[in-house]
Amino acid sequence: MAAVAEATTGWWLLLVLSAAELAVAHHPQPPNIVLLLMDDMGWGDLGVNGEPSRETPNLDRMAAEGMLFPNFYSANPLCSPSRAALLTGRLPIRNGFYTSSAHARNAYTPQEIVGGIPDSEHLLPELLKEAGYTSKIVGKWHLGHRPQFHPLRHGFDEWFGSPNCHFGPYDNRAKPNIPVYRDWEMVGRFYEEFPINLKTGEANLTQLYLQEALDFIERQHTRQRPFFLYWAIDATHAPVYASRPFLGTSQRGRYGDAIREIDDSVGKILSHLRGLGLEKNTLVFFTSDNGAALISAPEQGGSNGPFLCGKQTTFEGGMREPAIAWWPGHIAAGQGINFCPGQNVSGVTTHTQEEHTELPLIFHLGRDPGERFPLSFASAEYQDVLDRTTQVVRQHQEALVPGQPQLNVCNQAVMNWAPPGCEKLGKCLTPPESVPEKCSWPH
Ligand SMILES: [Ca+2]
Repeated sequence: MAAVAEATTGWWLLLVLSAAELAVAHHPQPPNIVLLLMDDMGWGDLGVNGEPSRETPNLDRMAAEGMLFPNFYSANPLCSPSRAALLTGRLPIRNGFYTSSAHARNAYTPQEIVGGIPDSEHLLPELLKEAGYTSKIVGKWHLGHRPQFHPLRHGFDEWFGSPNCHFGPYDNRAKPNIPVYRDWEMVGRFYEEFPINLKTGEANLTQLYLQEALDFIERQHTRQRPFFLYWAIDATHAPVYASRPFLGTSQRGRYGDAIREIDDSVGKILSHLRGLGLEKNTLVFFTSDNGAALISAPEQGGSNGPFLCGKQTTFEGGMREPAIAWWPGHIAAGQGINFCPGQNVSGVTTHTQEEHTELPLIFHLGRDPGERFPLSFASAEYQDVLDRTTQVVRQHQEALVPGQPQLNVCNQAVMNWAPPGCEKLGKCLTPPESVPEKCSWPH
């Protein structure tokens, strides 16, 4: 897996700053940066990482068009310290997002917290501002809610979202409902002006956040200014939610509904960039702040794939994140897709297709059903099996009459738009214009 990099959030910050600096040096306009940060989404929630429902077609396509990082780590298995590390490029122990009175992994910023991001920390949007960027945070901040910690005091130019998790509803007496801000001022509260129905899981917040992202991108495009969009949405954090069109559409329950809406939104953001002609000058990075909260799964929590435990633990399930980089023309497509997550065998499960016709890998499935130890090429056993196999292959090739290939041409019009009987149910759809095209198999 040579194309797969070991990576951390510190690496991410370095990449972004290097890209911006290089671009400033060699191009009239530095690249835009879109950071799509999920909340409590697990490594195993993406189809490309093996989630069997395959309900993330847009993210899977993003990975196929860009680079997947199977070994990407957050700096902490909990929201606040992970986000502080992401935006500062510094470990929580350095940027102050830890506690010395309990396990650091359990410290975050609830409404009761006094502290927040110190002025002494240099956040990514502050550095980008010096390079001429306009920055917007959409969604959850979580680096402190008191006035001195406001994101517009720490480099961001715009904000639509909340300072804390969408817990609630509260009674506004013992505890206030969490405010939702537009820039400097609150414009409502969760469970009031921004409803979340805990019984049905319905909320339109992801749609609001999506629209904010699309509008911001379009405005900056019109201004011809480089931008940084930090899209920190939280639909996959319990209590999970989705808007009505997505509720009940997943095989995975309510959590899956949230995933599907997010996946759809990511697809719309990438399409928007393409539509504006910005895709070759925009680095998009997708990841999550910490692993899936198994304590809430399956209805309110996700999957960490083959990895142990999840959020609030420092095992792999808590800190290894899904991660994809997308930048057409700059990041080659299809890099780093790992078809054997957690099961890599050196020299066997390689990413690149290799020629093994003359010297095939041979396993003894009786002794080694897991295919971990290919027989040594130099062994007598290998030579004996190879001789017998070669003879069978030769017989097969001599007798072979190839059929007409059926999988070369694709056409949107032939899909199940109007299967037999659809008229009776009123479920017939009008197919698009017939456009035969060569099928692509990105992964
Ligand atoms: Ca989180």
